[in-house]
Order: sequence, then C-alpha cells, then structure tokens
Amino acid sequence: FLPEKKSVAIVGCPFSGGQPKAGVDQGPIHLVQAGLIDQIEGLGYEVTFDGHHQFEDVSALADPPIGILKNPRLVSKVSKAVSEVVKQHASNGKIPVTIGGDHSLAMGTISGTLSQYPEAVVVWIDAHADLNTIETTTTGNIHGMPVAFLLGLSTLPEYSWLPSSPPLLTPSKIVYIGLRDVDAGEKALLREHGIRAFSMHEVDRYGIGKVVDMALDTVNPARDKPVHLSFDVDALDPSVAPSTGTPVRGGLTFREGHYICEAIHETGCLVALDIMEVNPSLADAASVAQTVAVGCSLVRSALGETLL
Ligand code: NNH
Ligand code: MN
Ligand code: MN
Ligand code: MN
Repeated sequence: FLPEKKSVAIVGCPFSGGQPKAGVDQGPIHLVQAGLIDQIEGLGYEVTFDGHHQFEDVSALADPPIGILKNPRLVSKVSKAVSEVVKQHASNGKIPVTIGGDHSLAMGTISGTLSQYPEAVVVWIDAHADLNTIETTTTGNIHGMPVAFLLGLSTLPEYSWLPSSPPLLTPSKIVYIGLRDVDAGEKALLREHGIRAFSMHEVDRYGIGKVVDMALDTVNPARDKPVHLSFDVDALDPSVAPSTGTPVRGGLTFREGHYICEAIHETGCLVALDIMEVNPSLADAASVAQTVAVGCSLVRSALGETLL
C-alpha cells in the first residue's frame, strides 16, 4: 500500500472551531514559516503544498449550538472538506501531513485515510481520549469528541457524511498513548468498547519502547496494515510543548514523543500524519518558538529523520 515515491502533501488547516481558544488556527502558519516544508524536502521527499486551507466560505455560517455542542455545523463542514483533501492526496500516492488547528480536524483526516485505506489503523497520541459523545461531553468542545464520531458512537444529521453504521473506524483499530486526563464518561466508553489505551502510567511502568511495541501489537500485530498517526502536542509535557490550549502536567518527554514517531516510521506502515493543537498565541515568545520547533521535529521523526 505504500507509495513508491517519497511524496508528502501538507494539508494546512488554520481552524479553531472545535474549541474556544483563539490562536490555534495560527499553528499551521507558524509551522510552515518555521521551515517545515524545506525540512521535509531535506529528508528526500517531494512536497506538495498549495497554501493553507481557506475556510472563510463556511465561517460565516449561522451555527447555533446543538445541545451544548459549539460550532457543530462549522466543524462538520470543515472536517468534511479536510476528509476529501486527505483522501485525494492519499489516492495520489502521497502521505498527507495535516497540521492543525484543533483536533476536531481528525474526523476529517482519519475518515479521509480510511476511505482510501479501509484496513488502516489509528495511533492516537494525546493527554486526552477525545472520545466524548453528545451525551457525555461536559464542555461541548468538539475537539474532545472526534473519536466518538469516527466510531459512530455519536451521530447527528449534520454529520451524515461520516458513515456511522457501519462506521469507518472500529474499536479494535485504534490505540492510544499518553493519556492522563480522561473524563469519567470516556473511561466508561473505553471499558465498554474494549478500546486499548496506554496511559502515562504504562509509559512509566514499561518505558516508551515497550509501550509502542505493545500498542502496535494490539492494532497491527503483523505490521502489515497502514497506520494513521494522529499526534496532539498536548500529549507532550507542558515543559516540552507549552503553547497548547489544554496543557496537562505529567506528559511525554521530548524523547518519548519523538521515539513514538521514529518507531512508527520504522514500521514502514505510516500513510498519514496529523500534528494538532499548536497554539502560538499561548505563552511567551520563547515557549511558542519551542512548541513550533517541536511540532516540526515530530513531523521529521515520523518521516524518517534519524539521530545517527
Ligand atoms: N476531555 C475534554 C473535553 O472533552 C478536553 C479535551 N481537550 C483536548 N483534547 N485538548 O485533546 O472537552
Ligand atoms: Mn486531542
Ligand atoms: Mn489533548
Ligand atoms: Mn487537545
């Protein structure tokens, strides 16, 4: 399933509608300005980048809350557009690298990947499970809900473009690493659906090398399935990635985060990558530069940069 040519398509998504803090829409602009495209070309890839996505045609949309869900139609329209772009790039043999923007975008990226590679599995790196349903969300922020939509656990007429019966994603095709701030309703859903998750407790207990091996053993035991890596930078410790909307202490170290990306690259199975939730308007200039640089280096590690 892997493209013969080393070819990447950057999908820049300046979007913040899945959560309430302004600035995360500037994340992709900062990553590109920091030289991300040259860096990927430096690894021997041909890189396609047609500019950041323009979502202004949908941002004027009348979009009252549905229940407590904020911006429900906007998030749906943006994710649907992203889904089509990701699928298109994947069908042209490119690895879509989507840079957010908030993590609600993963409804788009992962559905796009799964419509091109139905057997693909998802490795979700995050402090949070992003598994809230319409019933369990306490914030109404859709960036805390994309996995539930992808699994068909949440459905709304406004999201009918996302198949729910059967859904594109099933519980055995996703694994989490880095969790440490999981809502009560999400814990119940993880248990009920038997979704495999390696929290920071398991990272402490086994070390990141063993955790990544175990995570891949659960979703991709023969290492023969396409892998979509969805990386929320808040998985990293706030000392490593301070400029993000919902930092949670006790996160992945710099090396643990990069190790995950390196190990996924080594499987040879990576078909799509998301780097989400870099918010350059949070924290001081040095913290912003640090977080943007980490976003870029995670991408490079996932695309094959080695230490030696
Ligand atoms: N679980 C919370 C919610 O549903 C927080 C989610 N925030 C995130 N997720 N940043 O990655 O609103
Ligand atoms: Mn997330
Ligand atoms: Mn998160
Ligand atoms: Mn987040």
